[in-house]
Amino acid sequence: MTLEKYPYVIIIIPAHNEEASIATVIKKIQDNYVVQNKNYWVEIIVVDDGSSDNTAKVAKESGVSRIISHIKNRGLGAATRIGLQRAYEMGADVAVKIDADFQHDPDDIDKLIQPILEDKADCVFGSRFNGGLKYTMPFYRSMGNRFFSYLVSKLTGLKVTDAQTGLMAFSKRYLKDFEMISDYNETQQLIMDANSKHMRIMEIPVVFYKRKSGKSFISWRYPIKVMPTIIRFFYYANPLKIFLPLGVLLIAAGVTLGIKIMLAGEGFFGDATISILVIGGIQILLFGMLADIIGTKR
Ligand SMILES: Nc1nc2c(ncn2[C@@H]2O[C@H](COP(=O)(O)OP(=O)(O)O)[C@@H](O)[C@H]2O)c(=O)[nH]1
Ligand SMILES: [Mg+2]
Repeated sequence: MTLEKYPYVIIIIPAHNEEASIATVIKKIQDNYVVQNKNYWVEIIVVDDGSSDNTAKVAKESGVSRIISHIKNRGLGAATRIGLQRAYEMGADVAVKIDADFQHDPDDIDKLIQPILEDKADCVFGSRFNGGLKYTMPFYRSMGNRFFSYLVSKLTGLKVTDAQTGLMAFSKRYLKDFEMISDYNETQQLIMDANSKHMRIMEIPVVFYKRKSGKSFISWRYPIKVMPTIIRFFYYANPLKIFLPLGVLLIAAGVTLGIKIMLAGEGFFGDATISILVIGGIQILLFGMLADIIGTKR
């Protein structure tokens, strides 16, 4: 039987200075899915994102032939985007994204891709907080994870328990249309983008180990970096939720002022501020409607 008869699964490993761990991740994927071949046709893509160590060399020596190299560090979001684009161009049936630091267990990939192969989901995210966490996460990290998962749940209407997971799988249907606007990180924007495109989104419990080498990219700047992206995705998907109240508020303020001035004995438009408020409000409403048309026609 030729490999082409199997579902084509492309596993993307974005990496930045992970020479100490990436070989272990690659080897486990090869042992599990390439050597034993669990009925998939598996290929690995490593996106070496401007590493200053030997990440690319180690990946190559581990047998990965597809290594995308960024000359300078562009960020996990950018690396994930290029990996997913390449997977689509290569004709993947399923694309999986896994971290290079061996905090995930490649064993979980199997579970993640099943719902996609069975056509039950387009996006499957591995949640670390449904029993799979294998160490005590620092308090501030744990609180941050809870907060952003809550926020993404509220904004999408989905029940998301882990909006920062690094292990996920996507169907060809989503790969064709996905959009990521931020280079910094990946998961929140992928959940929000997929939801706005009416993809079938699922969470599955996965294990998550403590990082044994290297350094996390997450710092105190994290909320400042991710909030604008989350807000932008929200109004991309729901422009009227922002523009409508804003427009109505301005018009209401203009009308209230007009009535006040009229009661004081002058004409309704006795003050230029009223016209500015009312016209500005109407314009904002029209912008909202335009954004809504553009958004829903995509
Ligand atoms: N491509 C790319 N990958 C990165 C960058 N920073 C981190 N990573 C990778 O993204 C994955 C997750 O990053 P990590 O710092 O461990 O995040 P954490 O697990 O949430 O602490 C790891 O595989 C990193 O090598 C980056 O700037 N570019
Ligand atoms: Mg990590």
